[in-house]
Amino acid sequence: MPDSRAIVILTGAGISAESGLETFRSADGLWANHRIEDVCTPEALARDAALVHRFYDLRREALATVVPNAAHDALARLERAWAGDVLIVTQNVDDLHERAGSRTIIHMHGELNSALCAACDRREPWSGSLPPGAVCPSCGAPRLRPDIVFFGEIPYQMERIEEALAGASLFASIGTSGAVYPAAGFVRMARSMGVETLELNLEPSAGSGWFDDCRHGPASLLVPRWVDELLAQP
Ligand code: BV8
Repeated sequence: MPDSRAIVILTGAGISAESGLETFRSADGLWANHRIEDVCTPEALARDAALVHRFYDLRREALATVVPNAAHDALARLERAWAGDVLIVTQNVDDLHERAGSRTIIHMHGELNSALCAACDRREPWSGSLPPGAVCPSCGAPRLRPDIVFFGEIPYQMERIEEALAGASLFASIGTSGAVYPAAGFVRMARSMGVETLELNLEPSAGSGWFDDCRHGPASLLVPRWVDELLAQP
């Protein structure tokens, strides 16, 4: 039975764009300057670990130079003030939701500030450069890799996400092109379970047609307004 107040929010690169982090599919985005096959697949890591580690080192460095924007801040405010559960499921690997004060977050595609041991599967908080061959502090193997879900790998905490969707009264998607699965399928999953769906995005996404309501514009304007609207409800 849906919790009458539970909200699940999916975010993508668009919510961090106004903080200065690159998105993926814009004209000058990450995938315009790097082939996915070269930097975001297990085969790429096996073929050219130095290139893959460098790609994520540069993005981890960039993260240290940016701050959350009004959209991240508004979602943290919603979690504090809303009577029911608010879960952020982010495709983003940045830590801007955490730095804005959100606490209930699932990074379904991994995190820049984490290293994963390919030998023992343990994760370590990580800042700075992560070179190929870095030694795992838990098992000692020289097998640390970026804690990133590559294409062809299974996103994290899928069961928990699906349970949260089933129990939600509202599913909101913010700043994502709806190009990558299984995240792009969450709106259909939500609809099939009778959950109300809302899209907040700069422009129509690949999945816009599946949403009950779509609002287009910059997240830093749309998200605070939407949170004010929710919190003004009786
Ligand atoms: C998997 C790593 C099996 C981190 C990423 C059907 C079902 C299942 C799988 C597939 C399927 N079809 C194909 C697949 C395979 C594949 C896939 O989806 N391929 C695509 C290309 C067709 N999926 C996978 O391989 C996934 N794994 O399926 O495993 C499985 C699945 C479930 C259960 C069991 C087994 C793994 C996918 C994860 C890959 N890793 N990234 C990193 O490098 O960052 S994906 C990458 O794309 C990022 O994570 C990113 O978050 C994600 C999505 O991109 P967006 O966030 O949407 O960013 P984008 O630039 O595209 O769009 C930005 C949007 O923001 C735009 O719409 C723009 O208009 C808007 N915007 C811009 N500025 C603003 C704004 N909005 C508001 N305000 C602004 N200011």
